[in-house]
Amino acid sequence: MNALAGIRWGSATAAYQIEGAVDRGGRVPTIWDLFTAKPGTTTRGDTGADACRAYDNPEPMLDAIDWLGIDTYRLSVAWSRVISGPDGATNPEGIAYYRRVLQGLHDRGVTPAVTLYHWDLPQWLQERGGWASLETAAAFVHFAVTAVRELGDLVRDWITINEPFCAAFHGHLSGLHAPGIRDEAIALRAALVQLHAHGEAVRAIRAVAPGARLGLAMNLSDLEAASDSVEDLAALQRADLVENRLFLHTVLQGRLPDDAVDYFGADAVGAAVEGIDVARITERLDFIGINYYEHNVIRAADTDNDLVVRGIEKLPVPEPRSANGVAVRPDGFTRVLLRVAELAPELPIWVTENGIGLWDYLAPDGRCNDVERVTFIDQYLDALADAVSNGANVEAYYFWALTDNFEWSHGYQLRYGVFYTDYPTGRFIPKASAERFRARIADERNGATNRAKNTVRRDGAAA
Ligand code: IFM
Repeated sequence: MNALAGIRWGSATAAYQIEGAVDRGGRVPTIWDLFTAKPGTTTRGDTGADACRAYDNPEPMLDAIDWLGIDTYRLSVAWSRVISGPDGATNPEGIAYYRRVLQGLHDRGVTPAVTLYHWDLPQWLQERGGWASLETAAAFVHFAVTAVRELGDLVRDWITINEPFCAAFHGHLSGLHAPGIRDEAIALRAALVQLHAHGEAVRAIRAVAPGARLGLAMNLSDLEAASDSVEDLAALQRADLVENRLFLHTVLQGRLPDDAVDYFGADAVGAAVEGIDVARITERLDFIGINYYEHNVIRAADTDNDLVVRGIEKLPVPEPRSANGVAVRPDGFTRVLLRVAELAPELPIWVTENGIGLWDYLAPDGRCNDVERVTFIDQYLDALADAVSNGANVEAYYFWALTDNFEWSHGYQLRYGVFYTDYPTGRFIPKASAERFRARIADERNGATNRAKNTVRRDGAAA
């Protein structure tokens, strides 16, 4: 039996990364609009003002989805397009746009999965405290219920929050993401308020849409210690606490990991959970979304080398690695999936993201021969099959991303799509990886996987 025969195949994007039209259709400003307007926050000063122009014309992207032959497409709805402002009013233009996209998916036989929060917080909420404030959690529940009421006839699968780790610790500690705050206590509070918002939203959505399938998407890292020394093993635990367990264990077990107080301090933890019943974060889920990118080797360090975790250093990543230095470690993907399966054996896993950032370009023949991504797809789908064969209950796999798009602080140069976005013309050109992903999922459906490794170099010559 082919391990991947039952998987639902998909690809993913998010609103701010593809839509553009930030000042049209009744959309209100978000923290990313303000952040990217500040000099030095993104490569070359890129912003999401235009992105892939999906708001003005969603059809080319829908056609790309159709071409790829996927079962399901993960998109996010922008809070700032759905809710007009502090009075909580619904914006009909925003709803009409998402209904058009969702209907376009259904017309092509593709099932949508919709993320409610993919980092684009309305600025008016930031001005009232952002994710450090429980008011944001209450507003999120209102937005979530509004989106489900308005779109629920077209959407069954909802992801409450994408990568709360990044929104908390890159938004509020490393400062690499909007709103660009650098304060550990605020970052911890932002993590807990997001998890609280997730739990409250799950309960509120179930009340209005009992048939909805609900989960959240966490990015988890595969971490190993540089040595067996007591110091390196302790450093590994610190990194694992902040990057993984703070989210994974709190959501699944309804209590903070035991070492959270040791690491963050009792005062910071007390302030972070103020007004929050941590036990209620654990609410029945229909799936857990896992975004897998990172494998790191952790060493103890006296100075704070890492922008997020104190007293650790991440060792330089050997080849093969992505253009932005992320290790290509499919074995780490298998380990992360099996770790989640061990913690929550009954809970279906959806791989809500997996992908690689490269400096892709079009060759003179107009094609993008992204051989590293082709190899990545083969290796990571083999790793997925290993996890499934060893007991991970994986139901869906979404490749990040469908098209190149606005890659946050990296702007547009770092590309993740299986379609090359030609920004000047708005065309989406299938890369070699799109052809490989399409062929591979067709093979997997037919139970006839061709695990042949890629043997073509980026210049097109045989290796
Ligand atoms: O582009 C991002 C996405 O928005 C969240 N997960 C990681 C991707 C690649 O960095």
